Amino acid sequence: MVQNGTSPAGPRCIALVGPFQSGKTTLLEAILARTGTIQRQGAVDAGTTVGDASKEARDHRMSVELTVASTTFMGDSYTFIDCPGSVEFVHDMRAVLPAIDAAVVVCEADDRKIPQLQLILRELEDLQIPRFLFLNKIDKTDKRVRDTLKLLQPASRTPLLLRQIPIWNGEIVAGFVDLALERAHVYREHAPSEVVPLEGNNLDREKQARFTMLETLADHDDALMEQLLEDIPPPRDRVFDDLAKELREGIVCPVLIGSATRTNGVLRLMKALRHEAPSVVQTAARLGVEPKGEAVAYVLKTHNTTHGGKMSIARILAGQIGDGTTLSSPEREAGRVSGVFKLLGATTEKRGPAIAGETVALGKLDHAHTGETLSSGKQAHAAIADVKPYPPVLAIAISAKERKDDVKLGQALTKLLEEDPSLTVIHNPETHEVIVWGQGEMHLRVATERLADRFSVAIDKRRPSVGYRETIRKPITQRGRHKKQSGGHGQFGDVVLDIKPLPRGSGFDFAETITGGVVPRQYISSVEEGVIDGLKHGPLGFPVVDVSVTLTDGSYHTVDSSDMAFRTAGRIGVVEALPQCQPVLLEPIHTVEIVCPSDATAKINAILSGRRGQILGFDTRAGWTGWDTVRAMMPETEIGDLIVEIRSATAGVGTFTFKFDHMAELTGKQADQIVAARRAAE
Ligand SMILES: Nc1nc2c(ncn2[C@@H]2O[C@H](COP(=O)(O)OP(=O)(O)OP(=O)(O)O)[C@@H](O)[C@H]2O)c(=O)[nH]1
Ligand SMILES: [Mg+2]
Repeated sequence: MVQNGTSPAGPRCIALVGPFQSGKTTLLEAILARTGTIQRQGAVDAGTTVGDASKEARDHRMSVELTVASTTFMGDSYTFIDCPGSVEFVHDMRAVLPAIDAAVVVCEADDRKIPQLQLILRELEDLQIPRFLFLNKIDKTDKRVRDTLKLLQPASRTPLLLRQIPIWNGEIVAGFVDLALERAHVYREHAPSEVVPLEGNNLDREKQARFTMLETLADHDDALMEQLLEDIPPPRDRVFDDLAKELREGIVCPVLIGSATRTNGVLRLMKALRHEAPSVVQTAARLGVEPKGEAVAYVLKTHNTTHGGKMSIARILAGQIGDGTTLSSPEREAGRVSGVFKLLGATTEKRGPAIAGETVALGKLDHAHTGETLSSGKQAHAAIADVKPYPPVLAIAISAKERKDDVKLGQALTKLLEEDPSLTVIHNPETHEVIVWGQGEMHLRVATERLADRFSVAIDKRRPSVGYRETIRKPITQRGRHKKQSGGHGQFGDVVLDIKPLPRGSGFDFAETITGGVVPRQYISSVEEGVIDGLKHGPLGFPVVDVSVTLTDGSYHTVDSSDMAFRTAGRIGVVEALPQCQPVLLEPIHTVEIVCPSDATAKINAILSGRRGQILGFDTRAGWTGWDTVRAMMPETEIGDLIVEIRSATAGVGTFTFKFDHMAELTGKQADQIVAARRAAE
């Protein structure tokens, strides 16, 4: 296997993840500044960072997709993936995780962010990915770190292992004590910290905190436990070995502190990554990728650039990939690499072949997709991961503002979906609407902005129409007669129909009891077609369901009767009958399953009741301590923007799935409004 000459660990790939707005993009900027890749540290609020370079991210001051940036530190190369924190863009993060060496979970001392922190840590724990917690915004905290850790611990299934304690100067954190090195540092803004003597109160606090750290490490190291019990100072190397080992095994989550805006604590973080994060060899082993000479790479994300065609951002797990390498996924040939690029946010730089460990953009792999495992061998390597997007929760109907853009819109949507598998597009054949399903309001908003910004398609947005139907409550016998005498050849059809309501969910049933040929055999199917025509648009404006129509009688004319005439007669019969049958509106009802932290369950119940939901019950969520599952029946109209309320009641982490269950009668004011709106639209 090819190794980077400067370090046995080789190039690393580290994801910056964490709750919304915790400072990931700012931390990436601080890392790039501290490692000398950029000259000046930009700021998210000024729109000058390497990350969030797209117009949409800048406009909304939040990450709406991942940013990839490579840098070097002490001779080693590192690629950082800055992932969006918003739950609506979480697929970008989830698709990246399988192939990284370690994650830095950026968080802050804010209890409202704990549920989201728990979700992210859970995902990392399940994938057995080594993770650091970076307690950011230490410059504006007024909480003691020990209390913050107590607050955050329930979010992690493994112990949070404090590695640094702050040095306070009045109300402000002025520096830190490194508990492994037993050294005190004073922060300097945008410059490396300065080592100062460790003494007085800080020394006492250090002793206590260090003991707690060692005790946690000793839970998995008996020799260390003995030394602690016998009061023998453990050798420094042993402590460092344990720190690295227990991180890699995922049995502890080390906690570092700092301030991304001030570049404080960044060097310490980089050193921890350098010494402790696993190398690509270990990561490949975790994923079952054996170094056999062939190249194996995992696609973190594909992207359609405006000028350079398609780019696939890939982590090389084994072997080497250069211009001309042909890569395949287990499903298909992905293409031949044309151009290998180093990434720094939106900036790409052509480079030579990439080796195991590196994360680069590969040009022109036309058939590569996000989340795929690609390899160069004769036999494609098995997929190392299969990250399925969460089911979408919110929809809008879109159309091109100008008819001439219809084709362009279709093409743009195809590209958009390819880049973001958490979007879905459905064509409603009944209403001819194009429905875009996504993960939330902002997700859909950004998707439509991209259509305009990147693909130059102006669109109109609407709420998708609800699949209302109507039925009848009273039977009737109705004659349908079509007679036209215009010059020579006339038209004649005459039918008698028995129309009856059927039980809910039966659909449509047609029968005939014709005797004596009063309606000749060959015209009966035309009568049925005519009936179906008539049911397409009921008196309330919607398709009619749950009715049976029986052709019982009729008459014909030897010259003037025809298929067309009987079809028309059938339709006339139905259209004239339905208004007399007490038509009633039917609305779709779905079963909805909501998952939420237990302390929000009462609020969720109230939301459901407020939306005409019928609660079926709730239970603890299997495998999720502190979470509940609530099940309810709910009208489709009320599900429309349900996610918005669920999110605001659950600090963003609650979500739901739904499935059509049945159609139910809707009467009263609400029904009148729906019918009136339909009439107005027609
Ligand atoms: N005081 C203080 N503010 C910070 C720090 N780090 C980030 N911020 C601010 O927090 C806000 C969010 O910062 P971002 O870097 O965009 O956070 P993020 O985690 O990338 O946000 P998303 O990707 O949208 O989840 C910005 O206003 C930053 O200036 C810090 O260390 N101290
Ligand atoms: Mg960000």
